[in-house]
Amino acid sequence: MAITLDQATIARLAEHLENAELQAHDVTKITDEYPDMSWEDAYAIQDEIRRRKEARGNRIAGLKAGLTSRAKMKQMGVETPVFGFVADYMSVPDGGEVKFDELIHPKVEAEICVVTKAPLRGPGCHIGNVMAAIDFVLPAVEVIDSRYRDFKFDLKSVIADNTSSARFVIGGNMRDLGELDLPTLGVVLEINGEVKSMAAGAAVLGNPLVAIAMMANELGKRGQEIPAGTFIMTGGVTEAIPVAKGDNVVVRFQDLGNVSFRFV
Ligand code: OOG
Ligand code: MG
Repeated sequence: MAITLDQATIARLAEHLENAELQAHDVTKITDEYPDMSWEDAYAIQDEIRRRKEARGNRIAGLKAGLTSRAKMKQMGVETPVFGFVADYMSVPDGGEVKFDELIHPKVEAEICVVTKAPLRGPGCHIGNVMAAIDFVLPAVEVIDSRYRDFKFDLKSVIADNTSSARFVIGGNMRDLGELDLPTLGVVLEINGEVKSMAAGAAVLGNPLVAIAMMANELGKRGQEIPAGTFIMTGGVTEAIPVAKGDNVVVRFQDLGNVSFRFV
C-alpha cells in the first residue's frame, strides 16, 4: 500500500481532526468518509497534524506507542499497536491540574517510559538495540482523549487522530534500566483513593521495550528514526480508565515512584 489520498485531502482531514482536538468537540470516524484509506494515508494525516503544530511554534515533546497491551487491544477491539507523538503543551507537571473542559471524554492510563541516548533506526531493530540506546527509565500517566464520537474508532482513524494524544504527566524517579526488571514492574492506578486497575510491565508485549523496537521499525518504513534524547511512552499497561471533573489520579509504580494530578 501507499499514500492514496491527495495532498489537499490529507491537509483537510488533518485540519478537521486538529480543530476537533483544539476546540474539544467530537467528530465522526474519518474512515466513514474514506473507507479505503491506507495505513500510509493515516500516518500522512498524523504527520500533517505534527507539521501544523510545529509551524505554530509547538515543539514535539516525545513519541508514543499505543494499543500495546492485551488489555488495551481488547478494550478497543484492535490487534495492532499504533504510534504517535506528544507536543509540549500537552505536558502537565506532576502534582498539577488537567483542565477537564479542554478535553472531550478523557481517560487515564499508566505508562512505563524511557529517554534514549542514541538513535534507533529500523528495519531490523530489536530489543537488544533498544536496551543499548536507553539513557534512563521513568514513569508517566497519559491522558488520552479520542476525538471520535463515543471513543469508538478503527486503527486507521486513530492513527490519523495522533493516537488520541491529549495530555501526559511525567513524575516519580528516573532509574537506570539495569536496576529494574521491567516485565515484573508492578503498577497500581488509583482514582480518588480507589484502586481501579493493576498490571505489570509484561502486559505491554511481554516487555515494554518491544514497543520501542516496533516503533523504530515502523518509523524506518517511512525513512524516519528515533533520535537520541527522545522521550518515549510505551503504551498503557492496563485498560484506560474514564475520568470526571474533580477526580484525583495517583499511579504507583514499583521502583519508579508515584505520578499524581487532578482534573479541575
Ligand atoms: C489509542 C491510544 C492508545 C495507549 O497507550 O494504548 C494509547 C486509544 O486507545 O485511544 O495511548
Ligand atoms: Mg497511551
